[in-house]
Amino acid sequence: MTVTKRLLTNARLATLTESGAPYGLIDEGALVIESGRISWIGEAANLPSHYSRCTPEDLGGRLVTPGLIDCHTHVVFGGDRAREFEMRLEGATYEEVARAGGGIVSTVRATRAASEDELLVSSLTRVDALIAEGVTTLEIKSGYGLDRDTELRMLRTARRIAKERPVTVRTSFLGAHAIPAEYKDRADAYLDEVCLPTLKAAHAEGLVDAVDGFCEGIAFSPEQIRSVFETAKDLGLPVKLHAEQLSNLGGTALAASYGALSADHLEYLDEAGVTAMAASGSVAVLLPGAFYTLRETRMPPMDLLRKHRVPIALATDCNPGSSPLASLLLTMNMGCTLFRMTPEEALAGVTRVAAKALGLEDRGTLEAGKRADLAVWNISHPAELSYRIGFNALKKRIFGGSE
Ligand code: DI6
Ligand code: FE
Repeated sequence: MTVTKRLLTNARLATLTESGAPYGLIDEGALVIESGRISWIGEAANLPSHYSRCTPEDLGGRLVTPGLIDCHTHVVFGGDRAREFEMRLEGATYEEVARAGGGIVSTVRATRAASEDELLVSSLTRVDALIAEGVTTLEIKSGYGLDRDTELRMLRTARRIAKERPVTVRTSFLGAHAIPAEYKDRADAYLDEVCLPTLKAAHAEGLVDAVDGFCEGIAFSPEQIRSVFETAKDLGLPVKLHAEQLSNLGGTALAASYGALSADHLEYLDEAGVTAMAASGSVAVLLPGAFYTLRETRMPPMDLLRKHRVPIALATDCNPGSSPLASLLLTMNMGCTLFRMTPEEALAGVTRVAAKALGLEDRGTLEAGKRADLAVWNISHPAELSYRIGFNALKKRIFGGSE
């Protein structure tokens, strides 16, 4: 349904704006949408009289939030890693599986073997699960190709998803995700011969919105990541980084020195890294699905992140290995239960702060001028979104003013 002007009434609006009430709540609210954007929002009693000519859509007192934003996913990939799940339950660690030729590299084999159409079909099953829970924007990374053709194919698939479904997709080039088998022990040569030229080619094709990397003992060192970030800088692309997930290599501080949009995972982050993020304005993207799946016991430094006022986002990290999770609502529950986030922090983390992690200023809150990406829920209190497990209360989703 495409209607140019809509008036939604009898709504409980969780605006997620930073001033005022918890969750930015407005009771007995009304919201006007014009040309895909919110043109007026507030208490229904204050609705300017010229809007009363619109036919109101009565939401029956339901809760309305900004459309949810999953700011870190790897939804495009081939194959699955169910066997690896078994191996880890038999006692192997994530790093041992990776060193034994499993892990990311096994998904690389399956992704290289998949056509663009096959990647599209399998990715859409995961994207549809996210959409069914109110997601209107998601980030998608490459990084399971690790050769030119497959990296480009993954990014083209990500762009096609945005044509196939009413969602906004932001892409991140993650060529520095793992060292492919053919470059074993030659990471620098992989970066010079494959990763950096592919980044330039992908950028030339308009396929890249940001550049990401995996800074870890089993992946790339801070110095190697620096070469990727230098290329990103030359191309005018923002950066982000998988950092401090399994150990502390100082990747976060490096990312912050490049003004990173975000640093992601962060279980092993120390205070120096936190203050670097605070200075650069980078978002901490926490990924409790990976923490849970890997049975990690070290928590991200929640108190330090709060103390230094680093904005905290939450995302699924949907991927076949460390986080086979396609539910942003469960992610919110995990953020609260595993990381002791408040339900308000969790909701901000998948709306306002997630938008910031993607560099998107036109969404993430309900305010006049923002995109009309909304989720309407069959609940009245926003804490219910984080509190329930395996319960999807979505009534409907409005994307750019349409449903
Ligand atoms: N960290 C992660 O959690 C994912 N990638 C990364 O750099 C895991 C990817 C995988 O195991 O396939
Ligand atoms: Fe990831």
